[in-house]
Amino acid sequence: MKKLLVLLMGIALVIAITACGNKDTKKAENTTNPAPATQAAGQNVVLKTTNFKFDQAEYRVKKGQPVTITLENVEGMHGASIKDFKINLDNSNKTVTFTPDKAGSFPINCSIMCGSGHANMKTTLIVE
Ligand SMILES: [Cu+2]
Repeated sequence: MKKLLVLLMGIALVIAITACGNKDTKKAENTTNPAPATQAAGQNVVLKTTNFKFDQAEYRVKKGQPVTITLENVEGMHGASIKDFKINLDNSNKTVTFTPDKAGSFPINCSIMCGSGHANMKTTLIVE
């Protein structure tokens, strides 16, 4: 009879320890939650265009994280083509979300014949 009692106490002790352990892991998960939430917000790149240039010489994003690219035609009618990622934005298709799976420098070109400066209208997407 005593042996059974000791056994039961032992089981109760094990349950108490595992219960505490569970609480600890839940707490740990809660504290780490905010980080993935901010990552989920993602990277945003806005390509602002005027006649005949993009507003930045380069746009930097992180490899392996979703990025949303938006074309904003401030002046004139332009497109943005990133051939390496098969992306082509224009006024009827202004935004795209994708995850760059390779690092490097990738040319962005205007994809609409917009005028005399069209050929020089280019910038670079840098994935790092
Ligand atoms: Cu153009």
